[in-house]
This record gives sequence, C-alpha cells and structure tokens, in this order.
Amino acid sequence: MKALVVDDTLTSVTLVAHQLRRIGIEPLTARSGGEAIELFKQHHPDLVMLDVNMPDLNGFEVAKRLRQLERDGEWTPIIFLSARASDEDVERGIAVGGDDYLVKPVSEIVLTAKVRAMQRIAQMRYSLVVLTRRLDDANRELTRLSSVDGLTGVANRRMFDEAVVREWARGVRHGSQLSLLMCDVDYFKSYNDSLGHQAGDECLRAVAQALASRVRRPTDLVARYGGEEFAVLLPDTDALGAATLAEAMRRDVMLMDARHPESPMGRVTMSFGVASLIADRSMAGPSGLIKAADEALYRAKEGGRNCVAL
Ligand code: GH3
Ligand code: MG
Ligand code: MG
Ligand code: MG
Repeated sequence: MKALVVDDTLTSVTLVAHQLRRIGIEPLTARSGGEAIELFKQHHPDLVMLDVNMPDLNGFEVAKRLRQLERDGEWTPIIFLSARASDEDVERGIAVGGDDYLVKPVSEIVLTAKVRAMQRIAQMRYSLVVLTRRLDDANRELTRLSSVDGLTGVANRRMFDEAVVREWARGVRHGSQLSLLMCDVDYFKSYNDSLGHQAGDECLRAVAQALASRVRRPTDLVARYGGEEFAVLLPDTDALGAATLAEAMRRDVMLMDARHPESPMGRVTMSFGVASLIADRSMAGPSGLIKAADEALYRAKEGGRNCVAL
C-alpha cells in the first residue's frame, strides 16, 4: 500500500511519512500542490494525506483536482491534515472531496486508527466493485441464455418473435424491405426413426450451423422456430435476395452430405419458403409475414421438397 503525503513543511511530511512507514505503508512525499498532482498521476496512491495551507495550490484545490483525475469507478481516500481547525475548514474539506479531516498535531495512535478506517472502507468498496462486476457478468449470461436455443446455439423462438415484431415495424416505418425464410428439414421424422434421436439432435446442430454461416449481415437473424423448423429474418432484403440466399442455404445443407437412409436423396435436405413484406403491403402485421412464409414452405414441400418456393 502506497500513501501520498502532501505538506509544504518538511518536518510535517517527515513525521507523517515516518508514522505511515511504521504501520507498513510506503509513503511518497510532495512539498507542494503541483508536485502532489504529478505524483498522484504517476503512482496512483491508495491514500492521500493532505495539508491545507500551502503556498502554490492549497489543499482544498488539490483535493478537487485529484477527484477529477480519478478514472471512472476509482476512489482514493483523502485525509486532510491541517493546523486550520475551524468548523468551516472541516466542512469545506469534506465538501471538496476529502474523506476525513484531522487537526495537527495528531497522535500516531489517532493517525493509525484513521488510516485503518479508510483501509476498511476501501476494502468494502472493492468488494462491492467485484460483486457488481460478477452481477453484470451473470446478467449478460442470463440475457444470452434467454435468447439462445439450447440445442443448436442459434436464436430461440422468443428472440425471433421479438425481432420479427421490431423489424416489421421498422420496415413499415422506413418503407424498407423485410424478408423471411421458413426452413424445414425434409423427412426428419424418419431420420430420427432410423438413426435415433441423438443423431437427430446432431443433425439439427449441423443444419443450424449451415444456415447461420450463410448469413452475412449482423442484422440477419437465424432462429430455431420449433422442432426441425428454422426461421431466417432478413431486414432490408427483397424477395429476390431472400430467395437467392435460401437457394444457397439449400445447397449448403445438401453439401453437408449427411446420410439419410429414408430420404429419396439418400441425404439430409431442407425445404424453404420465402416471403417479403414489400411484395404484399396488405399483409396483416408480422403474423401475416410468417403465414406467407409458411404457405410458401408448404408449396416447397408439395413441390417435392429440397427446393425453394416463393
Ligand atoms: P417433412 O419432410 O414434411 O418436413 O416431414 P418431417 O418428417 O420432417 O416432418 P414431421 O413434422 O412429420 O416430423 C418432424 C420431426 O422432427 C418429428 C420430431 O420427432 C422431430 N423433432 C422435432 N424436434 C426435435 C429435436 O429437438 N430433436 C430431434 N432429434 N428430433 C426432433
Ligand atoms: Mg502547510
Ligand atoms: Mg420436416
Ligand atoms: Mg416441421
């Protein structure tokens, strides 16, 4: 622990420095306000013992500057140690940022007790900082968990529902395009039946990964809509752009070349339905967009699967 001792009188700094050293605190000494500020910037002491009457900058001014120099969340205890003993001086010292105010001469016992009190407060404050940081981390993790699908790691239904409402409103407000893909694994029930549920889960992870690695914009959202169905929300994307992306995704899933003994293709494939806000402005809210994409997906299934329908 380091303390900055500031006093223009040599005997005072020497005495206080000596007392601090005896209780295990390393003293740095400054003989003027200006020097104190420089040392504070360089050494970030854990405690400041500050005289008031000094020729260049008085202690009150120094305290104000030190408080301004502290970075966000930092706090350095400042104890005034002055021959000035009026109520007004004490009041002013605390008002400018001091944490305690001692009147010279001060006994070694009192000085030690006051330093210990500051150490205790600093320790409690540090615990609070650590606790706050942990709470922030936990909060971030909770937010993440509540928006991510546990099996596949892509966004979950909750996140999608929020996003589609938000993006719908944004699309209508700015007259921008908004597209939605509904994507469903073909013959997935028989995949599970022939290869087992665990292989099924593995397959869903791989499919989610394939879809997610296709989207490029940070505003694009790949979400698990439910079961083996995924939704891809594409702000500022027209029907043609969305269909092109869906086609690339369809190919990517095929190229995974995941064996599916019960599928006519012999491997895992996916069907895609595409809908766009701009294509039909009479659409009834976000649910209209979802319904349109669902209907397109149905057409893709009817059309033989492993394809994209608009
Ligand atoms: P289609 O080609 O028409 O889409 O046929 P399908 O068999 O894929 O469709 P269906 O809706 O009949 O079956 C979906 C299957 O997906 C049934 C269900 O057991 C399976 N499934 C849903 N969620 C999960 C999951 O989290 N893990 C696994 N392994 N299977 C799932
Ligand atoms: Mg002085
Ligand atoms: Mg399916
Ligand atoms: Mg399905």
